[in-house]
Amino acid sequence: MKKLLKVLGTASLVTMLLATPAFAGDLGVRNEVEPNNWITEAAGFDDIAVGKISDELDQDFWRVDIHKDGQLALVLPTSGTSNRLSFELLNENGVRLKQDVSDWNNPASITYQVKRGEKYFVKVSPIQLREPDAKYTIVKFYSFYN
Ligand SMILES: [Ca+2]
Repeated sequence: MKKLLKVLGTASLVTMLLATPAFAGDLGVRNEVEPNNWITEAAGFDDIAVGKISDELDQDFWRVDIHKDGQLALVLPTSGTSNRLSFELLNENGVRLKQDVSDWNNPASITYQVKRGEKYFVKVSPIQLREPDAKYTIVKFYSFYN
């Protein structure tokens, strides 16, 4: 899994996958709809979420509903920009469970043991925003125990 995350932790691979019509057709890609600045406004997504941080006060929340026990893995690939983005996993009450940072060189990735029926939120927020409105991508994987 770690190796997979490392391989997938590149913007170029994700960009390539999204540019491949056959592959992108099989993936659930969800584009953000503002407002999404609070957990109450968070939209769910299947495999890939695409959003952008438009200014230093912008933050984006996404919802993750868990349907089976297993391990959830979330990756925010390298941005390909000089932005530094905070990537957080929150529980259903909005309490932070894990955090990582994505920038030009480093993808952010979070793994977490999850159980059926749980709900989580993913928060993306700017640490350093030099390129407002640059797109980011979140990729979601599960490995289930069954
Ligand atoms: Ca937002």
